[in-house]
This record gives sequence, structure tokens and C-alpha cells, in this order.
Amino acid sequence: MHFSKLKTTLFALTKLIMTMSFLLLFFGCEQVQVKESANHVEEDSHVVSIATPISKEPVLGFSQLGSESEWRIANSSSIKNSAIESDVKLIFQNAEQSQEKQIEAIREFVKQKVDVIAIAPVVETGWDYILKEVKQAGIPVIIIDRLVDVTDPSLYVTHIGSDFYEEGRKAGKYLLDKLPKSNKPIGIVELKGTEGSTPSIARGKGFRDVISSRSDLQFLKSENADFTVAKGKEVMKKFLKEKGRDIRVLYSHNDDMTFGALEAIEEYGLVPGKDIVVITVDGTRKALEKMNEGKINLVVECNPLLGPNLIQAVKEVLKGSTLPKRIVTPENVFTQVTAEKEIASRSY
Ligand code: GYE
Repeated sequence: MHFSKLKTTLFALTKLIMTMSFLLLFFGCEQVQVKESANHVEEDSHVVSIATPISKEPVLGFSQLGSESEWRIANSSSIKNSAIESDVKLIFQNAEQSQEKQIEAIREFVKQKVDVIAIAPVVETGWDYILKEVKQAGIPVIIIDRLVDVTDPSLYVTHIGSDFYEEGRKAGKYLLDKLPKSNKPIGIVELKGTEGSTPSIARGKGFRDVISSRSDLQFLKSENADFTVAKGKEVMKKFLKEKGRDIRVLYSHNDDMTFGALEAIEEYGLVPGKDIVVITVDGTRKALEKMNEGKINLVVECNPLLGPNLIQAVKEVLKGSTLPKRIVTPENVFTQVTAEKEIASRSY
């Protein structure tokens, strides 16, 4: 009697264990299926939120402003390569110098529910509205390279990039040393970058703030040339036509415009680096080579290799860490004495 009771209890227990295992198995499979379907039904926020805890790679939507210069090409590859080396999935959009295209890309990132949005803004102003939309969607924003001028600084988490004002100051300080004070005016022409862009505004201001103490240093001409070789050549040609040999200094906001300007100077029959002091910003290998040939006098470095910083910032933001509002990249200047040594190690 006692034995048969034990047998019944054992039988009931086995049945219970079997039922439980079945239930466990069933719900286990269900979860996997939800995860799989979540990959396809991204518009359904409910499904996505169930699937999220089963670890998914973070998605970064990046709006690059264009591909106008050697600097930009190096910047884009640095970001793409850093993403490949990490577990961050990168959605890369090139806006070809158009703020409208950047805004469209950002709206698309919001629709795709990316985890973080990074923007290299073509110009400083006009971002408040779209950044408010992104904030409402709860997506953190990282500004990279150039800056945005917004009324509410909480619209972005951090800005990673160079100190463009300091770059302009470095260029100005070099000129003060290079050309001693003279009784006659020393004519300067300036090739500025894209109108309304941070590097163009700040490089111009930093340079002026330093040289303003010298009344002999005078601006003959200053124009935007969009950071491109073609525009640089076109505008420099015009400067030479109008001011000819009065031009003693060229201050160019980037290497590409400088390359165009060098051609214009040579075609005009002057020797860059001698007849005209040439100061450029960026520090691509090609600029260092031209410097080695004596055609450029000073290269102010601007580092495009921001990929590792960006990917690290994305991870920190997703971990919930507080980032500094400004992450500045350390930079150098190169003269004809130091250029040669630098060329060998230059990756862009
Ligand atoms: O100097 C120039 C590029 O924003 C720092 O943009 C960047 C500038 C860089 O086109 O070459």
C-alpha cells in the first residue's frame, strides 16, 4: 500500500517535470523567433523592444558632409575602418556638400531607429529644428569635425574635432616670424573654405587676431573657394590677375585649395614658396611633399583620423557615461625642416 502511493507520487512528479520542460522549451524557442523576426520588422517598436535584451550590435547613423578634399577622404575611411574593427554597425551617408541632404539623411536615421547619430555638419547654422526632432526621438547626437551653432547645447552630447581657431593663430604666428616688420605694405590673399563652415570662420579669425598687431600686413583679397582644388585654382588666378606681384603671402584654409593655387601661381610665372609665402592647413602627404619641393612654407596640421574617437564615444554614450562637451584632437605644425621626416609615416 505504502509502495503504491510512492509510485503514484513519483509518476505525478515525472509528469510535472515533463510538462515544465516542454513549457520551457516552448518559450525558449518563442524568444529566438521574436529575435529573428525583430531583424525584419524594424518598424514595429513593440517587437524590437522585446528583442533588444538579447544583445544586438549598436547602430550608428553617420551623415558625412561630402568628399570635397583629401582630408575628407581620409576622415571617411578612418570612420569606416574604425567601425569595421568594432562591433558598431555603421550606416554611412554622404551629403555631397548639401545641408538639405544631411537633414534628409538624419530623418531617415530616426525612422530606422539607429542607436546614435553622428553628424559632420557642412555649415554651422540651421540645425536647431532637426536636432530637436532627433532629441524627441530619444537618439543621442555626436557632432564630429565642424561645429553646429544651436541655441540649446543639450541637442548634442559632445563635439569631437580640431581647434580651428588655434590653427588660424598658428598660421598667423608663423607669418609674424617669417616676414619681419617692413615700411612697405605686405600684401596677403586668403582662400577661405566653405562659407559658413566652422573651419573657414575660425581659421580666418585666429589668423586675423594674431596678425592685427602688424599694420604692414594687409589683406588684398579674401574669398571662399569651397575647400576644392578647382575652386582654389580659379580664385587664385583671379587674385593674381587683379593684384599680380603685390601678392606676397597666400593663406589657404586647406591643402586642396593650395594645390590649385600653386598651379595658378606657377602658370602666372611666379615661384610659390619664394615669390609668395604659402601657408596651408591640413597636412596631407601631398602637401608635405610640395613643402619638400619648397613650394609651401608652412603646413598647419588638422587631424582627419577621428574614427577611433568617434567609435569610442558611441560606446561610452550607450553605456550611459557622461562625455566632455568638447573632445579636441592634438595637432602640430610642419615647416620645410620637419616635413621630410613626417612624409614617411603619413597615412593620408
Ligand atoms: O580642413 C578641409 C575639409 O572640416 C576640418 O574640411 C575640415 C575641413 C578640412 O574640406 O580639407
